[in-house]
Parts: sequence; structure tokens; C-alpha cells
Amino acid sequence: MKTLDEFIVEKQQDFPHATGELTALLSAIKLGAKIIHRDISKAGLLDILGSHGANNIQGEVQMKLDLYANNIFKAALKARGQVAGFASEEEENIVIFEGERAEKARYVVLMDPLDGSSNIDVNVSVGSIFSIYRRITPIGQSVSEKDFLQPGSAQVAAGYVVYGSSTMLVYTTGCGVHAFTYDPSLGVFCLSHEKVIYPSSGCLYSINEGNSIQFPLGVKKYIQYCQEEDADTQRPYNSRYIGSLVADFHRNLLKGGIYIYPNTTYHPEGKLRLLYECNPMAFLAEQAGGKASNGSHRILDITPETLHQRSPFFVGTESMVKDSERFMTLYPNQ
Ligand code: AHM
Ligand code: MG
Repeated sequence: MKTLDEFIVEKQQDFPHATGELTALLSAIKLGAKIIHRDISKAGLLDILGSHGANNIQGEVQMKLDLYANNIFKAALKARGQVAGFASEEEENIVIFEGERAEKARYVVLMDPLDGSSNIDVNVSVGSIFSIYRRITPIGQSVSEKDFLQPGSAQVAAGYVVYGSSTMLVYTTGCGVHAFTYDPSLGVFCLSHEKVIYPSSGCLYSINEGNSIQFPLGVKKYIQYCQEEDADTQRPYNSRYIGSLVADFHRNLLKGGIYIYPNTTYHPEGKLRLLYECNPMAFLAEQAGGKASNGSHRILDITPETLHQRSPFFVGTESMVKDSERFMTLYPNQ
């Protein structure tokens, strides 16, 4: 059995100039994940269910546990001193960590602390997503928004924790995707899937079909294609949609499939956030041999303009994402 800590130390030996800062930072995320795992598994018992009453800055109902998870990760990251600043789906502005260590810290972290949180009170899987960049602002100065508005291709590491039938932490530092399953009795994440790669073909598609009427024509045509019979391409594909990006992405990564959240009439720019959701998942997808697109362009090439920017999102098995892009090109602007 190899633990996450052992694995990271082993990998670090391949990089003689590594300072261990990224290792410490990942360890802070691991600690936050353990706390949230503990509290989510008791969610029905604790008074942490239900809407907090306030709306988050995207105007959506914010569950209590969203805020809680946000505060846990923020505190864990701040305490380690390896992080200069933090941005989150639950924070309106960037949070600049103060103090001598934070001013010298080389990294900024962006998170969706609790993705799919509306699923908590019906006992369905949720997740936490993280994305790590090297700061651009010189050491010694306070970081600013520009440190956070880097294209996804500049990510140093990214990953997610899925709180499912078991809790797993899946991450990449650009050398493949590795997954660790949490053993609550020991309190450690154990290596369970090394170098995860998408199956070469997939037959799952994940999309909220209830919004079909609002989809762009290219997406409607692609869904029709998924539903047609063709033995050579194993169609019709199976439809699977949990409504938690992390859980849908994780299943498709292991089984082969595509997840789509397109622009709709209700969400003209798409629903998912480029910085907290699309970029980290796109980095993981590419590292696992998959593909991530906004329907026409590579997600990781987009230069963000605002912190809470949204994007249409097509991610998964490379051939499936390519097929969906082909339909988007065949039926443009409709
Ligand atoms: P959230 O970050 O507010 O939880 O929203 C993101 C979630 C994704 O996890 C999920 O895939 C999507 O929203 C579901 O949206 P919908 O209910 O419109 O299908
Ligand atoms: Mg989310």
C-alpha cells in the first residue's frame, strides 16, 4: 500500500530542484478533504443542511456546507504558508493571504470548495475542485487578480476530491493523473489508480437533457447522434447524468464518456466557471489522454477576463469530444 504522501515524496525525487512547497500545499488540500469527508458523511446528523439563506455572487442558492467547505480550505491553505492568495466560487474577490511567509509564497490556489452541493441533502456524490498556478507578481509584492487570470495551460497542478461511495482524491502535476482512495479507519489516502487514462472509446454521454430545448443546434444534433443505432461505434450510447460535475467527470474518466454543459438560453455563456471548474477538469482530462473544449476551442488556451467567468464545457474521451465539436462546426450559431 502506498499513501499519497509517500507517492508525492517519491515523485519529488525526479525533480532535484523541487522545494517541497507544492507537496506541502497538496497536503493542505488533503487535510481539508479529510475534514469535509468527515462532515459530509455526518451531514444528515449535523445541523449543516439546508440553505444558508444568502445567495452566492452568482445568485444561486448557497448551501451552508458550501461556505463551510470554503472556510476549511481557505484556513488550511493559509496555515501552511505556501500560498499567496486564494480565489473561490464562494468568494466575490480574491483573498490575499497576509504575513511574511505568504508574501514569499510562490503559488495561488483557485477552488470550487463544494461542487454539486445541492446534492448533499439527497445523499448524492459531491466534490471539491482545485487549481494551482505559480504567481506572476514578483515575490515580496501582494498578488493581484492577474495572478489568478492565467490561461489554464499555465496550471502547475489540479485535481478534485469526490465524496462518493468512497472518497477519492485525483490529481495531476502534469505527469499523468493519479487517484487515491481514502481509508477513514487509517486516515490516509492510498494509491488506487496510477496513471489513469481514458478508455480509447467511450459509450456514455452526460448532459442535462431537461434543458434540450435551449441547447445550440450542434448539441441537439450530437445528442441525436448519440442516440442512433450503429453497431460499429457501439451506439446508442448510455445516458448518465448525476448533476455533480466531479462525479460525472470521474465516472466518464474511468468508463469512457463525454460530459457536456453547453450554453443555453438560461445560461448564455454556459453554467460552469472557467477558473474553478473547467480549467482544472480540462488539465486532468488532457493528462488522462482526453480532451476539453468550449465547443470550438481548447479550454486551456482561453485567457480569462474575469474571476467568475463561465464557459460552455465539453470534456471526456477524445474521440467523443472531437465528434461533438464536429457537430458544433456543422451547425454554427444556431
Ligand atoms: P455548483 O458549483 O453551483 O454546484 O454548480 C455546478 C453543478 C455541476 O456540478 C453540475 O454538473 C451542474 O452544476 C448541474 O447543473 P444542472 O442542475 O443545471 O444540470
Ligand atoms: Mg461547482
